[in-house]
This record gives sequence, C-alpha cells and structure tokens, in this order.
Amino acid sequence: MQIALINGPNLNLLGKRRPDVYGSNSLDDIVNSVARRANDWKLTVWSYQSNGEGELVSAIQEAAKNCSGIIINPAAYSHTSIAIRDALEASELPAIEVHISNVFAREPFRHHSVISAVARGVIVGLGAKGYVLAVDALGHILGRTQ
Ligand code: CA2
Repeated sequence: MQIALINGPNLNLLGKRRPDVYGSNSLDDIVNSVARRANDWKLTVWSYQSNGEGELVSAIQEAAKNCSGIIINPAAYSHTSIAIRDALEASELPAIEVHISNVFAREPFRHHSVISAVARGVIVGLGAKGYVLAVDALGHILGRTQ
C-alpha cells in the first residue's frame, strides 16, 4: 500500500533559507524521514513537490489512482487554492494537511486554509516532525499495524 507526500511552492527551499521559520531540515531529509516511518507501517511513499498549482492538482489526481492516502503541505496555496481543495475532495482519499510553522502565530492571511475542511486532519507548527506524525495518523486511519 502506498501513500502520497505532496509539497507545494517554495518547499524545495527548505533548509536553504529561513531556518528561523521552517527549521534546518531539507525537503530530502523530510522525504527520507517520512519514508522511514511509512516503512514501519509497511507503507511505501510517492513523493512530489511542485511550485505550480496545476501540477499539484495533477499530482493529487495521480495519487487518487495509485495511493491510499495523502500527506500534503500545500504551502501558500493552502490559503487560496480552490482547485487544490476540489482535487483533494474528488480524490476521496484521507488527507492530512501539514504546516511546518504555526500559521496561527503568523500573519492573519495565514490563519485560514481553504484545504482544511476537506482534510481528515491538520498538523500545524510542529516543524518537520509534523510530517512523521502525519504518517502515524494515516497508518491508523488506513488500519495498518506496525
Ligand atoms: O508552515 C508551513 O508549512 C507553510 O505551509 C509554509 C508556506 C506558507 O506560505 C504557509 O503559510 C505555511 C511557505 C513555504 C515556503 O517555504 C520556504 C522554505 C524555505 C525558505 C523560504 C520559504
């Protein structure tokens, strides 16, 4: 059984800029830690990052065909993208929305996510660890055992 890990715009810069906000882990570090934790649940991971909204919509449609759940950090599109929200809803997959930073402690425009209503759960402000916790959430939701 496979899960998708989908990351949105600028998250390819993780570890290279703004460690004060987003920590020092690179996206590769995060993908590796998600894959390791997923392996404990006998899950494999398909990982995808894009800076483009349409590409992210296509990735979600791809995940709907090949995966049983989604971990997604839509990044700035969390606050604006009805297209990503609609794609997630259409996928009918359990999705965990992850934000590395505590968006509620930041600018007001980050306080609302249009994605959260179609996510099964949301993990906010726990740094890169949030992605690993999202694997555990999906493991439980998918009825897997470790
Ligand atoms: O906290 C999160 O995970 C966010 O989804 C990150 C987004 C931001 O727009 C959301 O409000 C909250 C931004 C990702 C940008 O990532 C960077 C990484 C390194 C350097 C600069 C940006």
